[in-house]
Amino acid sequence: MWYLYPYLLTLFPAATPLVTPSVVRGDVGKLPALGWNSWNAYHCDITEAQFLTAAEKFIDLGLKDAGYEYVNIDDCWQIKDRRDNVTNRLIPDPARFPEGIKGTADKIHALDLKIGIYSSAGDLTCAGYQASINHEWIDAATWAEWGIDYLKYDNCNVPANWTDACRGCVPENRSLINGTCVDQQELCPSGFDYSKSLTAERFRIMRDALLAQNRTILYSLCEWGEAGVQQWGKDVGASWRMSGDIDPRWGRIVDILNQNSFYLNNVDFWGHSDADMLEVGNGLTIQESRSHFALWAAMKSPLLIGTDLARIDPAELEVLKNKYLIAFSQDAKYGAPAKPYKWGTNPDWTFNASFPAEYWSGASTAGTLVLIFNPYGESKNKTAVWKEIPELSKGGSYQVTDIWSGKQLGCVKGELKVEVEGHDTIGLLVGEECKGGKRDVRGLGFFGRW
Ligand SMILES: *[C@@H]1O[C@H](CO)[C@@H](O)[C@H](O)[C@H]1NC(C)=O
Ligand SMILES: *[C@@H]1O[C@H](CO)[C@@H](O)[C@H](O)[C@H]1NC(C)=O
Ligand SMILES: *[C@@H]1O[C@H](CO)[C@@H](O)[C@H](O)[C@H]1NC(C)=O
Ligand SMILES: *[C@@H]1O[C@H](CO)[C@@H](O)[C@H](O)[C@H]1NC(C)=O
Ligand SMILES: *[C@@H]1O[C@H](CO)[C@@H](O)[C@H](O)[C@H]1NC(C)=O
Ligand SMILES: *[C@@H]1O[C@H](CO)[C@@H](O)[C@H](O)[C@H]1NC(C)=O
Ligand SMILES: CC(=O)N[C@H]1CO[C@H](CO)[C@@H](O)[C@@H]1O
Repeated sequence: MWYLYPYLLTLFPAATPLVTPSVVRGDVGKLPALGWNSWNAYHCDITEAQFLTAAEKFIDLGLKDAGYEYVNIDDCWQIKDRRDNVTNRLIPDPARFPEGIKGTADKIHALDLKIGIYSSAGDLTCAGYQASINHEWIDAATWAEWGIDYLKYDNCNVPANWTDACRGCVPENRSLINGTCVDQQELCPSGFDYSKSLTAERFRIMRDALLAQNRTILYSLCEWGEAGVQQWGKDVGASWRMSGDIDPRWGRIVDILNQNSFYLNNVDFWGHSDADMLEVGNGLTIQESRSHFALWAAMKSPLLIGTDLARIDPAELEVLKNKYLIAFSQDAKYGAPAKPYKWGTNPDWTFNASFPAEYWSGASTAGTLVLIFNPYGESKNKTAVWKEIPELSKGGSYQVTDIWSGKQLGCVKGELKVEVEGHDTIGLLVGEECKGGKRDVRGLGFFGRW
């Protein structure tokens, strides 16, 4: 929590008991957030009942036991066109939240879960509701009083005098690789210090307002990857969006995966590149759901479910509860994400929205997580070669577990050949070194195919 220290130390002398960082902030924001958010399931069509259902389902379906804790309200929770004309506060919509956000927060907290809220660093939210620029301090104090635990802070309706003349290229790497900025933002002069941008400043004002409250509020930046956030995001919030919005089309999910694969060196404890909320349950195939969840967990993106949990398919639920992937995401010792070790179809480091990196690995307490992604629509045979994997580069034999079935594949020497269904991802947890072992698993009935 190094980025919080200077503020806490200035605001509160170290001797005051409640204000040591570990007491006030705990470990909040150290690991990727796990939770649920209303947007992908309901957009603006929200009522309190949906949040209470999500919270109850966290418990009934074992998601809370798996580690999910945040129940987050997205846009449209408030009276649209005015603040309270006496207190200047935001007003919860009484039709959607009859007992106010405080009433909903109390019910969520009674289930030992946490609650998130939403606003924008602009005059209005993206759906045109009252937002927080010029009101950061009163809004932060209001949310703290209501018992809010998490803020998603969006980037819509920025006043003209707060709009940057240049916001860089999104995705940032497209300009680096191809030399041309193909997105709408204007390119900044090379060497531009984006921490001095108006965007960075808008997001810092809210950071300071939140830190001044006597309450831990996880701060999630939703600045769409703009204004060189890769340079300053980890000094401002626990996570920052690296792209525009996700949607449930498979192509968009692969596009975001490709973009984020270039930003992973910036990710560690206390700072997470947010690849946006999950679309599992919103029309993806089970293979696509596995790939989406596995790669988002491996990249240490926040994992916010975005579907109606009362109607989720049991196979999709099992994906969201996968204990190997959640353990990797929430590892207390290893903060770095998994990264590509080989692209596959395209040469390494190719920026390509349809054929991104296919071979990934990352270290964890339980061993090396290896993911093998198939971007094609049909099955492919692929091979995990230990010597190609940085964590296993000396080769040899290892105990291997299939993360989807939990099946122990025994001692595997040198490499493992697998058949990966279209759009699917095979996940291997490569553990202890062992003696002997088989060269591959053909003939063992691995995945019931060979
Ligand atoms: C403040 O808002 C209330 C409720 O809408 C309204 O009845 C009242 O007239 C307003 N007062 C002022 C001074 O605008
Ligand atoms: C923009 O204008 C508002 C209202 O006049 C002012 O409070 C704010 O400081 C201005 N922002 C910048 C970046 O100058
Ligand atoms: C690279 O830039 C050229 C224009 O200079 C463009 O035609 C091409 O589509 C770009 N490629 C990618 C992958 O963006
Ligand atoms: C801060 O919050 C704690 C826990 O809710 C409370 O006990 C304490 O009195 C508060 N301190 C101040 C200065 O409000
Ligand atoms: C992406 O990669 C595929 C496979 O190599 C290739 O066919 C396609 O042309 C690439 N797309 C772009 C925009 O370069
Ligand atoms: C994978 O390899 C096995 C064994 O050679 C073969 O039977 C199977 O058809 C292959 N699958 C694909 C998709 O090529
Ligand atoms: C910001 C960022 O991650 N940039 C990466 C863009 O891609 C090159 C490889 O072409 C990497 O070296 C950079 O780190």
